[in-house]
Formats: sequence, structure tokens, C-alpha cells
Amino acid sequence: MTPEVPTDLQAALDERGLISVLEPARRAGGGATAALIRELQQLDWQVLDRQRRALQAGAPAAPGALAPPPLAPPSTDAGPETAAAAAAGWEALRAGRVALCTVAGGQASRLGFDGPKGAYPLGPVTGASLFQMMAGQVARLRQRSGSPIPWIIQTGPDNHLSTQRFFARRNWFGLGSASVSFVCQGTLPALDPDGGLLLSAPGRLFRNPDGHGGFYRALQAGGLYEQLRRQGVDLLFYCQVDNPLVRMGDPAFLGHHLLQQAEMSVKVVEKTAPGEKVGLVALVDGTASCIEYSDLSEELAAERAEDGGLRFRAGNIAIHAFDLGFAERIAGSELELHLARKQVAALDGGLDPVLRDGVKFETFVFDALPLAARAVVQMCPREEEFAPVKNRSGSDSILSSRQALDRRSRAWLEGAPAGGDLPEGRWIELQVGVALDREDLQDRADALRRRCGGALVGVD
Ligand code: UD2
Repeated sequence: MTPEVPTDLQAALDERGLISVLEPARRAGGGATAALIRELQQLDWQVLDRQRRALQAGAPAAPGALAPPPLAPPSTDAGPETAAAAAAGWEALRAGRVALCTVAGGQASRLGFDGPKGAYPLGPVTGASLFQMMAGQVARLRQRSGSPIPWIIQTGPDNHLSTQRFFARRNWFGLGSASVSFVCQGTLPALDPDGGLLLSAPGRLFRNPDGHGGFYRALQAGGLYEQLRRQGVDLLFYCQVDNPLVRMGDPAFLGHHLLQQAEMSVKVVEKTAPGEKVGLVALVDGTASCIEYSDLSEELAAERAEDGGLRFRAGNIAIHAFDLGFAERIAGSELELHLARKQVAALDGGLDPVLRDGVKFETFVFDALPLAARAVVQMCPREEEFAPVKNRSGSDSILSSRQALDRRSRAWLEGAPAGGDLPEGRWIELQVGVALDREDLQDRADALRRRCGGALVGVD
């Protein structure tokens, strides 16, 4: 017997002209209708209504008046402003006020690798995974700050369990299971071009991950805001798993954020070309904002400044600092919904999925930037901090990312006692977690030399 549709659900579907979504389940029989009813009862109708409105609204409005943002100096800068920021950042780290967060919701299928992206063995010599490289930095930061800095990894529905298994099999890289948390981002239903709900099977809605903007709510769903506050944390450092050059918990960056009493901050690099696929950080009507590359007109992207460089050159590298209370506030607000029109495998009249037009919805973490009362934008040297691995070959690829790691290792080793003559034509990779930056490496090498009576001892 086909189960009855509860009255309130019937009303919600009728009101939106969506009742036909149940037809395939009724035809399929079995438990399909009951399963779909259960899922529909979990739907957030307000969000669905926003999605349908966004679909009708069409292309987003062009951004307001744009201006380049004021920039904080890089963390590698030798000036007093950076020294003061680094001191403030270290103080916060030592006081246990900071938690590190990595968004890692994606699979590595674009790299031809079957597993979570963070599990990809990027290390050119050791085969260390992206997660392992980051874990090494967490360990070194803990060692230097003397604080058990928590690390939160935001996964996605497709890799939540496999990511946890990956860490468990490696004994959480020695960090201790209690101080590494995994929170899974949510999903949003995909729609057909007319705003109808799509099904991946007769008894199942077609859903997709809600984008890295889902990070804010994932922390909430995992009870992390409360837990972190209890631990004394009031500042979050945020990065993406795909950038092995990231300086996790960069003290100078955190310090700039704290000293300027910012609510959200962002690191940028100078764009290499107008069309580079990084978001643009700019003042929009006077407020720091990030405009996704696909939303930036070619003319604006190509405008030149007096020095001949790009007028709008601050490329978002997706590294942020957040005031904990601000992130929690964003979890309770409505971030813009971004639409991706794609071919999706969903039902289209039959009982089996076929490729058809669909619309996926996502939110972006950086859409919170204009909502911050204050924001710091820090310019960084690309060769020190940004070499994402996004593609199998070409730009932002496995090879280009490894080459950037190799170049940075060589630069850090230059002049270090252990540096010596580095062989050309062979990969150089620093031992995971050996140093946070060039100075840290120098200090460690000096300390080793002192302990070992001047021998050049090693960093391999
Ligand atoms: C992102 C930024 C872009 C630029 C660039 C820098 C967007 C939309 N654009 O471009 O402005 O800063 O990065 O590298 O983000 N992720 C999740 N859940 C999701 C989607 C993504 O955890 O639902 C993670 C994913 O694991 C990855 C990161 O977010 O680490 C970036 O996602 P992407 O590769 O889709 O973003 P991309 O490269 O288009």
C-alpha cells in the first residue's frame, strides 16, 4: 500500500506546484514513496524558496564601484609593522586562542586519484599527502607555541568517512585523535531549469554539497562553536586543502587581523594575468569583497594601473582569519546562492537516471567578507604561499605545485648550514613539519649545528 503523504507536506508541495515529484516513487513501489516522504520532510522550505527565487532572478547584478583594497604587508616583510603583527599572533597562539580549519570537501577525481583530495601524495620525494604536510605544520606550531592548537577538517558527504579512515590509519599523524575534529558540510537539492526538484532515484532527491560556504554551518552542526569557546578559542585560521604552500596559523596574518580588530581577513597574491582563475578581492562601494573570477567582466579584469600592472590585482588565495563570533553569526545568516547549470544524472520521466539539464546551488565562504565590520587584506608573495593543485596537468597542476614546493625548499635552504650544494635536476623536499618558514628553518639548523659541534646536520 502506498503511504499517505502527511497533510503539511502535501500542502507545502501543492503550494509550490511540486507534488509530481512523488510520481516516480509511486510507480516504482517498494519503499520508494516512504523514503522520499522522509527526505522531503527534512527539506528546509525557506531555503528551497530562496533557491527558486535565485533561479528566476537570472544573472547577479554587476558589482558596484570598484577600488583596489588597502593591503597589509606580507608576513615575510622585515618591517616593524610585521614584527608587531607576528608578536600579537604568537601571543594568541600561545594563549590557546586559535583553532586551525581546513576545508577538504572535494574528491581528487580531477587529479586522476580515487580518494579525498587531501590524501593525494603530493610530496615529490616522500610522497607525503596534502593532509600529512598540513599535519606537520600543525605539529610544529604546537611545538613552538606550547599550545595544543585544535585542527578542524571540513569534509563533504562523499569523503567524510574515507577522510576519517585515512587519519585513523595514520594514527592522526601523531597529533592525537581528540584534537583533530571532522565536520561534514551540508547539501542542497538541485533543481531542474523550471525550479522543480530533481531525483537521483525514485525515492531520493538529487542533492549536491552546499559549497565551502557550508563551512560556517558545518561547525555549528558539529557543535564546534560551543566546544571551541569552552576551550578558550576565539580566532579561526582557515585554508583549503589544495594549497601545499599554505602557512598554517601564520602568526603575522593572525596578528594583523587582531591588531586591526577585524572580523574576517583574507590573504591575496598578485594576479599573474587578467584571466587567472582566482577571485578578485576589491573594495566594492568601499567594502572589502571578493568577486568570483567568473563574475568579473573582461574589461575590468584587464584594466591597468599607472605602474603598468593590473589595476585589480589582489587574487584571493582562500586563506582567511575569522573572529569565532563572526563565523557563528554567518552560520545563522543567508549567504548568496551561486548557480551552476550543468548536465546531471537525474530522472527525467523514467525510473532510471539519465543525463539532463540541472541547476546546482552552492554558497562561497568569501561571500561573508562584506559582512565583516572590519577586514584585513594581506598581500603575500606567491612563491611563498600559493601553489594550488587543481588539475592533472597544465596550470595549477600536480607538477606546477611540486615545482613550487621544490623552489621554496631551495630558497629556504639557501644560506642555511644544512643547505650546502643542492643538486640541480633532482627534487628537493623538506621533511614534513621541519619548519614553518625560512627563519624557523635557519634557527633549527643553527641549533643543530651548535649541538653537533659545527657539523652540517640535517634537513633532508
Ligand atoms: C577557489 C576560489 C577562487 C580562488 C581559488 C584559490 C571558489 C568558488 N573560488 O576556486 O576564488 O580563491 O580557490 O585556490 O571557491 N570545497 C569544499 N566543499 C565544497 C566545495 C569546495 O570543501 O562544496 C573545498 C575543496 O576541497 C577545495 C576548495 O574548497 O579545497 C576549493 O574549491 P574549488 O577547487 O571548487 O575552488 P576553485 O578552485 O574553483
